[in-house]
Amino acid sequence: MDAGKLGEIVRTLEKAEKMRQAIPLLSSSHRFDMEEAYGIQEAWMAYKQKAGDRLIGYKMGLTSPAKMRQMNVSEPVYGKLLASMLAENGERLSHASFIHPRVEAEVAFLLGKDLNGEDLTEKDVLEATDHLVAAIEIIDSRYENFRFTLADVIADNASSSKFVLGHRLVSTKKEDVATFGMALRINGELKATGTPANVLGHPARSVAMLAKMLARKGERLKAGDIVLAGGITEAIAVQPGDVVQASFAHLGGVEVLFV
Ligand code: OOG
Ligand code: MG
Repeated sequence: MDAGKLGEIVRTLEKAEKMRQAIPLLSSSHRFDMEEAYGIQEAWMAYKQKAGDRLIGYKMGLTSPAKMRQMNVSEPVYGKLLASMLAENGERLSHASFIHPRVEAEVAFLLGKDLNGEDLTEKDVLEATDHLVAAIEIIDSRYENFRFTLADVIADNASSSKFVLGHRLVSTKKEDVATFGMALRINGELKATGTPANVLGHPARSVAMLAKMLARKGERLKAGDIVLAGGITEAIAVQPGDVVQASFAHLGGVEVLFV
């Protein structure tokens, strides 16, 4: 893809986000494969970093059967997490600052060691992880009707918008995080339940897959990185006034409000 076209696409995505105005699929006007889609994602995130933002980790997406069904895609994707995306636990977010936000309950891995390789195991991931934390991701596709192809969603940084981490840092050593029950409530009403096992059988497997995808590009996960392993259940659309709470066995709760 030539630099002129890449720049045009980056400006289109940036404008959609800034103006809170959904756009038609990029694939309806440009031709690009999955690898080029990651190139678009990289160029967009590089643009933001040049403007002062900072890479603080990665997210995996479309890692649970519920999410794959909901979005009608069959392969996990990753996106980049920037400092500007991290909101405070309990923060009030303006609903009007999003296009059509949806929330997902996830497990976040806080890495204590670099993680690099094409064939890492769950055990390798857990050994490199300092802490596990409850998380809510707020996704906000830049595409009309929150619908996309795999290449389109990759280019759109996997719909990343904001994320929130709980206060409780849990060490990985004793209990198996895959079995920690999770309840997602909106305004006190139970909306979804599940366990992190919904994420590729074990969320550490999702992190291992991410390390592999990055290794193929000559990138690596680093000590200090935050990794969101992927939504445990389908994502739920939120409205102004909504209080969103995810509570996990052992990991505790995390909350965000929309005003
Ligand atoms: C893509 C991002 C999916 C997850 O946790 O599965 C994601 C989307 O569904 O818009 O973040
Ligand atoms: Mg997610």
